[in-house]
Amino acid sequence: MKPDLFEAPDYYNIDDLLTEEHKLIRDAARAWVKRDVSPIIEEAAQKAQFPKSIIPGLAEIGAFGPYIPEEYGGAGLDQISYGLIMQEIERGDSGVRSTASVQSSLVMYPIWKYGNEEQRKKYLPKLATGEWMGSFGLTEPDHGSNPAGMVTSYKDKGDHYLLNGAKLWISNSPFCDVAVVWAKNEEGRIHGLVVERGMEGFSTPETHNKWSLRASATGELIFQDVKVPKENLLPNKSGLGAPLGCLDSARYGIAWGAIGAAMDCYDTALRYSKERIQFGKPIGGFQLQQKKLAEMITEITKAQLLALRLGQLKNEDKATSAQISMAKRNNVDMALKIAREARQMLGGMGITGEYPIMRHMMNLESVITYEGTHDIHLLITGLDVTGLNAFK
Ligand code: TGC
Ligand code: FAD
Repeated sequence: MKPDLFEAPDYYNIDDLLTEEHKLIRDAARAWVKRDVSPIIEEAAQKAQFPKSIIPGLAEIGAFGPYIPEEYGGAGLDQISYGLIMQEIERGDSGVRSTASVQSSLVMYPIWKYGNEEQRKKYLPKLATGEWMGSFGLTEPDHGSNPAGMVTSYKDKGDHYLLNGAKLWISNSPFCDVAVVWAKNEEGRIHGLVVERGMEGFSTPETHNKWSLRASATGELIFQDVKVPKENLLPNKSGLGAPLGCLDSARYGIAWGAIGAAMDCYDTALRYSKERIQFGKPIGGFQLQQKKLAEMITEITKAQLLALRLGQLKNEDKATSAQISMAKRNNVDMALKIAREARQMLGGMGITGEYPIMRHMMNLESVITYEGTHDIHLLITGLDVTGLNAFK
């Protein structure tokens, strides 16, 4: 892959709206991605290997639990800092951001919010340093967009719970030390349980042959009569709203992350358009190519403003789930469209691993599907504005 010459676009001087702390945190993450992610990520993706060597670096830039209080090992940052870190990581690769999203919003968040003090103290500090890695099991083979239908369940056996079922499409599963798993009790109520690697009957086979998120490990979580200690049940929230609450946090991070992928595609295409000569002049001098670049920077700028405003609302604890859905849907769609256009601007070179665009494009096909598909988020907005449920 060519050297990483990334320069972040800021067409509307959005930096002026950030604090000095935001910029320091963002710049540290940006520098780390340039130094430690860019040189290795193409090979990791080509080989379909999660680069475990970057785990300590992710912890150092605060990517594991950015907004979790410091007393539990988190970075104690605000929501805009969290967003900026996700943006910078996904500028490197969506799969690396996935690993951080899952660890922070889908594993640390539920333990912090729905767990008791013993659980927080046991798990959060080790998750914050990356000593333990986590996964989040909601999706099942027959229940993706409709998690309420899940069949994974547990029975009360007196001194422990007996867990049975299977989860599919689980990021980090092949190497996770702990999994936050959503399962129904005998009354059909959904609860979260922390399942630990090594528990008998618990296995995590990897899903192979992905054309997307190849630098992220994806797999299953299989439970065959797993004895889960009673103290591993998250006691403070139950029902579908519990996992969906975690998704709100992760979807918010994705709304920022997608901007990073889009910025990298735009920046690469812009530079290429000034260097690549055809018909005696740089291709950036042709109107058709300028149309693409002008539309890209316009959409990136709109997405930046949407994410920043959402971050302000999150900081004030005022962001609604529907507002988060709108930002996730818009910004991922924006990034995927930019990746497709940018790839075309590089002609044949666009399909190679010399440039990051094709990798971003393929990754974004997963990002537009997970954490609620593009269609599901549209229906959430539809329900919010009409009050009429079109899911069922
Ligand atoms: P519905 O009846 O609407 O709601 C059930 C209960 O949940 C509450 N609720 C929410 N709470 C918090 N945040 C949200 N976003 C919420 N949305 C709904 C709701 O108030 C209700 O509470 P209560 O107390 O009344 O019971 O539920 P439904 O069954 O009709 O489903 C609604 C729907 C379709 C929107 C929901 O199921 C959905 O979002 N489906 C998409 C599934 C999804 O996003 N899966 C993601 C799996 S994890 C993942 O993809 C990780 S990828 C990670 C990576 O690698 O980065
Ligand atoms: P389906 O729900 O079967 O949907 C298929 C199509 O039908 C979609 O286009 C959808 O929009 C449409 N559709 C569904 N319902 C409706 C409706 N009511 N109206 C209109 N259209 C509808 N899950 C986890 O729990 N943890 C993870 O860590 C995780 N990581 C993932 C990593 C990757 C790489 C991928 C690809 C997925 C991951 N997922 C994870 C699962 C992801 O959240 C699901 O794939 C997603 O929610 C969609 O579910 P599905 O694939 O079963 O599609």
